[in-house]
Parts: sequence; structure tokens; C-alpha cells
Amino acid sequence: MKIVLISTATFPSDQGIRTISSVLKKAGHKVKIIFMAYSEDYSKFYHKKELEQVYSICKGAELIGLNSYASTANRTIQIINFLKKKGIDKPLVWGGIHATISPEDCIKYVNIVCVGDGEEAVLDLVKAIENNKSINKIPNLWARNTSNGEIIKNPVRKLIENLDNLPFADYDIQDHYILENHNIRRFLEKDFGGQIFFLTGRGCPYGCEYCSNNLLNKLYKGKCKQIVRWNSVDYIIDCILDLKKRFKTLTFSDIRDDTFSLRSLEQIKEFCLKYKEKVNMRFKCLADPHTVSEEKISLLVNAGCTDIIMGIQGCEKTNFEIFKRYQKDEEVIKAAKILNKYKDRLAVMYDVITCNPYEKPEDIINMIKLLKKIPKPYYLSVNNLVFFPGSGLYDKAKSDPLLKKQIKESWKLNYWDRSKHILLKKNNMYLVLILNLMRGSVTERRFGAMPGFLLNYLIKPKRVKKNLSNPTLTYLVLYAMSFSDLIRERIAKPIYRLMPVKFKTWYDRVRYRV
Ligand code: B12
Ligand code: SF4
Repeated sequence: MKIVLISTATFPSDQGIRTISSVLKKAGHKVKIIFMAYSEDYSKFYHKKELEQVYSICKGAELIGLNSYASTANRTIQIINFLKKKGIDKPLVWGGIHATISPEDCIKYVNIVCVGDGEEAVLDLVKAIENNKSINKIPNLWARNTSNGEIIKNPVRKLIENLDNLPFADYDIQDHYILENHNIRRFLEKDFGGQIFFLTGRGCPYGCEYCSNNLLNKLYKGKCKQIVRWNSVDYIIDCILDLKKRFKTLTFSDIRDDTFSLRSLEQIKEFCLKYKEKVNMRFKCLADPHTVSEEKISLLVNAGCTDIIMGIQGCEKTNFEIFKRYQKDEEVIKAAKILNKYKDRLAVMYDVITCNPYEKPEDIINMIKLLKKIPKPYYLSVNNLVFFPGSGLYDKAKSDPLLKKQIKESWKLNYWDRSKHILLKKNNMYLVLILNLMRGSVTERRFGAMPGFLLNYLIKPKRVKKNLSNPTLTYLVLYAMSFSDLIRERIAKPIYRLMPVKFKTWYDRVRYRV
């Protein structure tokens, strides 16, 4: 069967759609993938010329699959409506994280929605279509009965226990297309920018209240022995070697497992040994304070790990009471001290979340104080809270009429438009602004663009009180910030995207170095 898969992710690194493609190819189908990578300003839509090109690739396909994030759902709807208007009458199936979380919304636009992991469901779907059989009882699929409009909501099937049974994600770039400068062209190796994002497992045991894993853990309750499943080390190494052989410009692996450090010490030992011996290439990964240990970090660094991102997210009170992320500040500092021991060879980035309407001024101050205690140097990534459908916080906020606008608008904003997030939420603006200004390289002397002495001055209780009650100065700085956000998103990022891979690789190396 001829199948076209369309990804609306803003970066062409989508592992989900690539794995769907590879299982379909393994079953003998012909699959093309279109990466509709586009602006992170989600208020922007595709141009007609681009949609025409999508249509010409889709013409003749017997099944079209689409995936999206919550933020790119409206763009997905735009593609669906366009294809329908052009007369495409073959089945359209919508999968991915947004379809998993909000199937009721997606089924309004297509007749089939895939909830949860899609590899087995999509194979069953294709078989049913080929054999002219009903698709109404396929687990994981929601299907609209075209004769009476009834929506059949099948439950999810059991999760795949052994991820090694899945073929490697599809990197046959000759079958792939990408949107660039209003033109859909063949995918080229340079589109990876010298790096490949991939996961070595699936699932996260924590289920923090702002995260989609919160819903996934509920969705799969009783449907798996363990929610966290890992590929074997040999599978990962073979996969990376395969990619390295194919793509000579690949200079590092970006392991994007929610928490790679959750793997046992034994697994990390095996991974590091084999990675160093067989791959020997720089890599990045993510860690969490609970599972960072001296032994694990030393092994990772010696195997070539040069960058680690560790989630802190909130101060202890926010983490415990709002995020249900049971992490103590002292654990964060302990883990940070371990990471800091490798500062000459390891760049560390900490993720925090702010712009949270449930936080009180003292919680933000405590967050800032915690960041001051963390050993330097490090890179601080400040993220403004987005209420993603399906998360516990989204459900909580939904019951509050005062938060109605924030819920509706926050996931449509460009994630990086700091000022827009702050102006939308309007909670504790002065302190949230300070935290946002601290983003960037942190050294003994500065937090991002802010000198350390200025930070101490700005968080003095009197000054905080004054600026929280009179936001004039805050507004002025926010407008200046809007301008710098605009320059970054409209000028700096597009220029960066045009740069050769060599430049991107070099920039990646210097960017997080302090
Ligand atoms: C790796 C990752 C990234 C990477 C790579 C993203 C990419 N384009 O591939 C990077 C770092 C770039 C990234 C960026 C962002 N991310 Co991210 N990311 C993830 C992460 C950790 C893993 C995604 C993944 O590969 N999963 C593994 C694959 C196998 O699973 P999957 O994609 O869900 O696919 C399966 C099913 O969904 C289904 N399926 C998928 N597609 C299709 C299509 C069809 C036709 C069918 C039938 C089935 C199907 O089958 C697949 C295989 O079983 C998830 C968290 C998570 N655990 O999922 C967050 C997550 C997807 N990211 C999220 C967000 C918000 C972002 C950002 C907006 C954040 C930011 N800083 O800007 C950006 C936006 C990126 C964008 N718009 O393109 C949210 C999305 C929330 C939502 N409801 O939309 C998640 C869920 C994390 C969270 N906060 O809860 N991300
Ligand atoms: S630890 Fe990270 S991935 Fe896991 S539930 Fe919390 S935020 Fe999500």
C-alpha cells in the first residue's frame, strides 16, 4: 500500500512517525514522510503553495497519517481541510501526542484517530483497509462510522514490552521531504544539523502534573508490566552505528529519554563501555535529581557525554504541592554538586518552570535562592508554564474561570516568547520577569544577562513588594524584552537555520559553555 505520513513538528526529528514508517515498510508498504517543520510561532499557518505541494505528494496514497503536538494541532487541521477540499477521499488517520490526549477534538476532522503507541494499530488498520474489513474494533483506534456518524472508541492495547522488537526508526531520507522557505523539497542530511535526537526507551514513572506523562501513565494503567521500557544497549549501539555509517556529518547523539539517568547503574556501565568502544562520539542526555549518582555521571562523562540537562522545575514547595514532583531542594543541590565535579568536561543545563499562576511570590524567591546555591557554572533554561491538555494542571486550571484565557492561549504561544507568556498570565510579573532574565549562562558573577549584584538588589523584600504592587517598571522591561524576543525569533533563528552544519555543530559546542 502507498502511505504518506505527515509530521507537523517544528523540528524534523520526530521519532514516533519514523517508527510508524519503519514498521509499515517492514510489512512491505511504500511510505513517504513529509516533515512540515515550520515556525515556532504557532499563530502562523502554512501557505497555500506549501499545501498544494503536500497534496501533490499525497495524491495516489491509499492512507495518509498525520501527527501533531497540541501546539501544531491547528496546522494539522489546516492540512486535513486542504486535502479534503482537494478531493482526497482515502482514509486520514491522526496520531501522536495530541491525538492521544485529545482524541475527541481530533475525531471532528478525520475518521480515524490513533490513541497511544501506534505501531501495532497502524499495521492492523492497513490490513483491514487492504482486506476491505471493518476498522471498528482495532484497539487504540477511534473510528467514525461513516454511515451513522457514531464514534467507536476502542481501548488501548497492552504496551509493547520489548522495544527491541521494533525496527530502527526510518532514516531512509530518500523517501522523506521537508518544508523549507515555502517549498517542500527532498530531505537532505544537512537537515539534521549534525545531530540526531532519539530515545532509548519509553515512559516515565513520575507523572508530574504539568507533563503529558501524567495522562499516559493513567491511560496505560493495567496495560503494561512496567511503564518504563528500555531498549537493550546492543540495540541502541547498533542503531547509532547504522546512523553514523549513513550520515557522515553526524557529530553527536542527543539522547532525549525523559530521564536517561533512570537506567540502572549496570545498564549505564554496559552502555558506556560499548558506546566508547564502538561509537566513540560526543553525546548529550537528560537526567533527574533522584537518579543522578557519582558513579553514573563519572561513567557517562568518560564515555563522551558532554552535555546534561537536569530538570529542577520548581522550588521544593512548588514541586511537592503544585507539580506533585516529589523532589527536595537538598536532592537538587546534591545532584548539582556531583555534576559540577565534571565542569571541565560537562556542560550542565538546568530546566525550571515559571509563570505559574499557582505560585506565590515567596515560591519564586525560593526558586531564585535555590538557583543561587547551585554550584556554577551552568546554563539556565527558564520555561514559562504551558497548560497542556491532558496534564493534571490543565484539568485543575479548567475548573477556574479566571484561568480560562490562559489555558486557551498558552499552548498556542511560541514557547520562547517570554514576554508574551508573562503578559498573558500577569501573575507575579516582576519576579517572573527576573527569573526569565536570569536565563542563559550562569557564572559566579552573573545569571544570564543579569549581574549577580543586581539580582541581589532586585530581590530585596522592599523592592519586590514595591514592584509587585506597581508594575510600571516591569511593563517597560517587558516591552524591551518583547523586542529582543522578536529579533531572536524573526531574525536570529531563521539565519541560524540557514547556516551550514559545521557552523551549527561549532555553535552547539560553544553555546552552553560558560
Ligand atoms: C524528544 C522530544 C522532543 C524533541 C524532539 C521533538 C520532535 N519533533 O521529535 C525536542 C527537544 C525537539 C522537543 C521539542 C519540543 N517539545 Co517535546 N518531547 C519529546 C519527548 C521527550 C519524546 C517524544 C518522542 O519521541 N516520543 C517517542 C515516540 C515513539 O512517541 P510518540 O512521538 O508519542 O509516537 C508514538 C505515538 O504517539 C504514535 N504516533 C505518533 N505519530 C503518529 C502518526 C500516526 C499517523 C499514527 C497512526 C500514530 C502516531 O505512535 C508512535 C509510536 O508508538 C516528549 C515526551 C514523551 N514522552 O513523549 C516531549 C513532548 C512531545 N514535547 C512537548 C513539547 C511541549 C515540546 C516543545 C513545544 C517544547 C519547546 N521547548 O518548545 C517543543 C516543540 C517541538 C515541536 N513543536 O516540534 C510535549 C508536547 C505536549 C503536547 N500535548 O503537545 C511533550 C509530550 C512533553 C510534555 N511536556 O509533556 N521535544
Ligand atoms: S520527570 Fe520529566 S518526563 Fe517524567 S513526568 Fe516529570 S516532567 Fe514528565
